[in-house]
Amino acid sequence: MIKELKRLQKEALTKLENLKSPSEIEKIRLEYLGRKGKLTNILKRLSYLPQEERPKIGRLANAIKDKFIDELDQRLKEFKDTSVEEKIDITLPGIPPNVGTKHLITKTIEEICEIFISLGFNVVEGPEIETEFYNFEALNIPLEHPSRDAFDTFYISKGKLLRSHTSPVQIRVMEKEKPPIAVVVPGKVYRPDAVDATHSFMFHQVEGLVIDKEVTFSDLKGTLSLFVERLFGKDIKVRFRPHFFPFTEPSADLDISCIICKGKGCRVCSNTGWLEVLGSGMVDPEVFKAVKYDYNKFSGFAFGVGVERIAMLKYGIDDIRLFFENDLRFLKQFPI
Ligand code: 2NL
Repeated sequence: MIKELKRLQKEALTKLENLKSPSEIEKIRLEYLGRKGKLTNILKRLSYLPQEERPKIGRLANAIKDKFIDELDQRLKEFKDTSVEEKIDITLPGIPPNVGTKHLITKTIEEICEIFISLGFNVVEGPEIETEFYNFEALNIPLEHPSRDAFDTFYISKGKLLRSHTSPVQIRVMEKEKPPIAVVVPGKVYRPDAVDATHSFMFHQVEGLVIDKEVTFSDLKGTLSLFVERLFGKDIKVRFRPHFFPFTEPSADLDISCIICKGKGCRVCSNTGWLEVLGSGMVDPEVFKAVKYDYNKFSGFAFGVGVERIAMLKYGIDDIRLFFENDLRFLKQFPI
């Protein structure tokens, strides 16, 4: 029996040494210590031994059993130490994910729209592919106007083009709805300009339109003055300078006192002390005709803001290309 015990011990320990996965440990435990295990069977047979042999063999059998159990535990521990789940320290702080931020142009569009929302305007968006009717004809831009030339508009096919301003969306709003109307229209616009520090073939606009009975030029001046004061600060000066647009009459560009030199004259304002920030005017009766509004009953004002220009002035950016080159070193300077 002693021989048998020693042989079993050797056999069991060899198996333990050569095992490859923790699941095998349990198999080996059952093989020797299970209800019908090899060691269990020997221990059961102890009671049949003569009285005088029992203690000695009993001690040996128990010692072998204990050693076997110790060895099992040891192997189990080794596997745990090297297994992956035990190596992950779940108390460590996580690695923050790279969530990104809004683009400065998105932020500027939102900032502009928020001001008009606070004044009761609605925000509307529309298609970037348009027809000549919505982009030109309805806006009183005649066929011979230079902006309709193939060098100044991206024509696609069969009377389709990439909109050169967001005004077509306002035409669509007027077709669909009756006054009173107060909307701002943000979005991408396209013009085949040669790219340089101040020009891009794609840029962003926010246009606005207000129509009701008895809307006056004073409403235009008050609304747009308040807008630029909210955007650039109360301390700036505002002036309206006569201009011409086919879709408004009269028309005016809005200038603010230079935010760099406070009106003294510098490189940014070309020594004039003033910066042009938007175009505006009273909606031309020809536009009302195109959308079948009675121009004796309604009047309104409209305006257009170049988003890149506003962002460049507000954040001191000297090259429009920085917005579109996707260089994180630039974009990350404007978080949130
Ligand atoms: C500019 C000038 C302007 C408008 C846009 C407009 C739209 C309709 C009717 C009349 Cl549907 N006008 N839009 C009016 C005046 C100026 O934008 O220089 N934008 C950067």
